[in-house]
Amino acid sequence: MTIIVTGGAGFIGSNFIFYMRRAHPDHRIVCLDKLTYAGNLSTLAPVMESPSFRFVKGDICDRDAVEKLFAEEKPDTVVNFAAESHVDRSIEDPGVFLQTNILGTQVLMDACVKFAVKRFHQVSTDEVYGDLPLDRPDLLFTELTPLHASSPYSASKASADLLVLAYHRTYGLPVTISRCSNNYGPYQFPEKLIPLMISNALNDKPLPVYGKGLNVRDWLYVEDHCKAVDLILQNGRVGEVYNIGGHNEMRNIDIVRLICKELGKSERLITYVTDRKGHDLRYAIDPSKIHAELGWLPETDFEAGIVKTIQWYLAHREWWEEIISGEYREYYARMYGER
Ligand code: NAD
Ligand code: TDX
Repeated sequence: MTIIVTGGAGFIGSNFIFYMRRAHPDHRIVCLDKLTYAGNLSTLAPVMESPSFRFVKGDICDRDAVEKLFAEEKPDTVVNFAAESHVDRSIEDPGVFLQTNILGTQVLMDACVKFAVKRFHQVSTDEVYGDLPLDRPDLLFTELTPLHASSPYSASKASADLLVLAYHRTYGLPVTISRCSNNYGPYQFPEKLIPLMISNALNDKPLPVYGKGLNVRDWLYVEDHCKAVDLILQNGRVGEVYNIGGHNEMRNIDIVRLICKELGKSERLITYVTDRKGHDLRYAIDPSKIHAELGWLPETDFEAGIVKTIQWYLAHREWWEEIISGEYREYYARMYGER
């Protein structure tokens, strides 16, 4: 069994590679990653020398490179994690989001059709559904909720989802799609809420909370997401969409306060800054389909997961300090300097 994992040098893709090597040591895994600012080859150091692992630096939009790789590897399965993934960057500069997230997905699927790949799995997001009101805790996203994206990022992911379903219907490509809620855990790039707050707090820097911090996200420990994708690959029905989430809604401000408490830092570091444009109010996933069909349930509750995550960032300072000392500094100044 050979699996091509795109975007495997990023946060969730790398965790997925580690998970799959534990769960299926007999599988060959080939990681295709462009190594954008968000990709980090050092993350994959523990598997780089393994004979059943191969890393290929390449762009999913590069048709020739993708076809060459498929011809060499003849993959059974392709799991597409590769994407531009940060909402704030998509507001600043949408173009690359449309390029990678939509057209890159098309290039991969064309190769899957050409090489008769047995499964193309698209890693999507709950953001394709838009947002939910704060005062209606009874409302959750199901797989039947209409697509209603808010940001260029989520619009690009929703477009890709439509294209994936169209390739299934038109060309008979065996596809599955998963739409997961917010992930947290090791190796998340420090531009995202949780690692940004942990790294800033450790450096006694201001903790920039957008608006009043009342927006709600539904958090899932990254390994639970990886396990769900694995179950979908094994037993998911072709042509289907599966929502993934663990009923763990939290307000941003409560997460930031919790991080301060865990790190013994003063809440005086919290700074309220100008809100994100078009900021989605609330995400909340109804995971009953994946639970009923595949028996998936999250294993890590938030209290344990956030402590594990904070411990990881404390123990791997060199991993994130190298990132925040490089080109990321310019991004940070641009994004937060005048905010
Ligand atoms: P990330 O930004 O940490 O990693 C993305 C990876 O893709 C990087 O290694 C990057 O180098 C690579 N990449 C980007 N453009 C590429 C291209 N053109 N060709 C090849 N590789 C390219 O992202 P993440 O948080 O790990 O998210 C992975 C996937 O999961 C994305 O598709 C995202 O939409 C989805 N998702 C993320 C979350 C979350 O909370 N982070 C939740 C739900 C879904
Ligand atoms: O500095 C910040 N201050 C702040 O208040 C940052 C970076 C974020 N926030 C808020 C915005 C959101 O309400 O925290 C919340 C979470 O923000 P992000 O970490 O940027 O995640 P989000 O926008 O919710 O999107 C994430 O989950 C869905 C991922 O980045 C997406 O790739 C995924 O699809």
